[in-house]
Amino acid sequence: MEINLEEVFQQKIDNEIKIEPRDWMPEKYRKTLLRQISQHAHSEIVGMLPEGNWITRAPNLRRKVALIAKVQDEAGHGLYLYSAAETLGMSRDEMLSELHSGKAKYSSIFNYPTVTWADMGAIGWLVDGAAIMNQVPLCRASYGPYARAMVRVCKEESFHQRQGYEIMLTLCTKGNPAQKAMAQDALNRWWWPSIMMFGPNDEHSPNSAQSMKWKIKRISNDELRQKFIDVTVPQADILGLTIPDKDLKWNEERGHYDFGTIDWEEFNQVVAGNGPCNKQRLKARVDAWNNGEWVRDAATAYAEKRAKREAGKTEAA
Ligand code: BYC
Repeated sequence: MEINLEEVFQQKIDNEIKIEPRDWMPEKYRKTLLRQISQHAHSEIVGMLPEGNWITRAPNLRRKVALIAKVQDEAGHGLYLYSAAETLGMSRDEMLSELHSGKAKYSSIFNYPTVTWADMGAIGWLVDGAAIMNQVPLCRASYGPYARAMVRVCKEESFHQRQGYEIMLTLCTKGNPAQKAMAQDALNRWWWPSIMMFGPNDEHSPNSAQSMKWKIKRISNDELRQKFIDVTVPQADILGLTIPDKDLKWNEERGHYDFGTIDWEEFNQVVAGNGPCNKQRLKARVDAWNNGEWVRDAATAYAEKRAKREAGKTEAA
């Protein structure tokens, strides 16, 4: 009897059995995962840049320590994710070269500038808040290495979200009018880009249907966006801030907030490389790669020297 590999694969997925690196998988599943996980990894390390920008200007030692820890966590997330992606057969160098050439995407959100300290609060609260909403379901993704990496990422993200919200709370409840205005201004600038993080509407999301069937994605872009809005509006109320959307209104019948139209033209432009900071972000990553070349060369030379010495010892024995 002939075994249909594709059917067996889908049955495993339907039965919630994780797919592991050595298991048979359709080529398109492997490619989809590589695309999503590598883009996710790139987002983590590019995501270090807007916040890294404020480490030297944090208002006190406690804030500085927390911000350094958060930015360092993002580097860790990038590493777990690159490792998970490598199990699918692409080297980290290849993935980075796709980032540097502009072939691989990273999250649109990191192409916006961080112009005041309140942006550190808004990013933690909104960007990490949106990231948690999107990433908790990924802890149940069908590919084992991705799902396991996401468990740890999500634990850290919830600390990030709280540190951001606490910055906003301090500015809004203990700050002077100028500090409260700074918090409102940050919300005004980060709200819509955060809503866009969830990706295109479901009917314009070319990858969703297949990714849901394969249980890489468990909840659709629009459903996640709605969930995020529903939990975030009351948080803005506690802060005494106004969300910059005149159409935002509780809909009793739906049991959700209605909200205004997203500017998809802005989203498409940012994804296409024409956002406010795309060029700056990519340049920072390429420069870091080039400036680190001597470190990589030295580490490789040292590893080779040690390997030779070890081989010599074995021969002599
Ligand atoms: N930005 O068919 P769709 C973080 C692309 S890290 C740019 O719905 P999919 C954090 C999409 O890639 C945040 N591109 O795609 C880090 C696709 O293009 P390609 C990152 C976007 O994959 C540091 C096309 O649009 N999180 O939170 O089914 C500090 C059509 O979309 C975006 C992840 O990466 C976007 N926002 O769904 C703080 C999570 N949205 O690839 C925080 C993992 C869509 O076909 N990724 N595109 O050329 C995912 O969950 C999914 O990939 C997405 C998109 C929901 C993002």
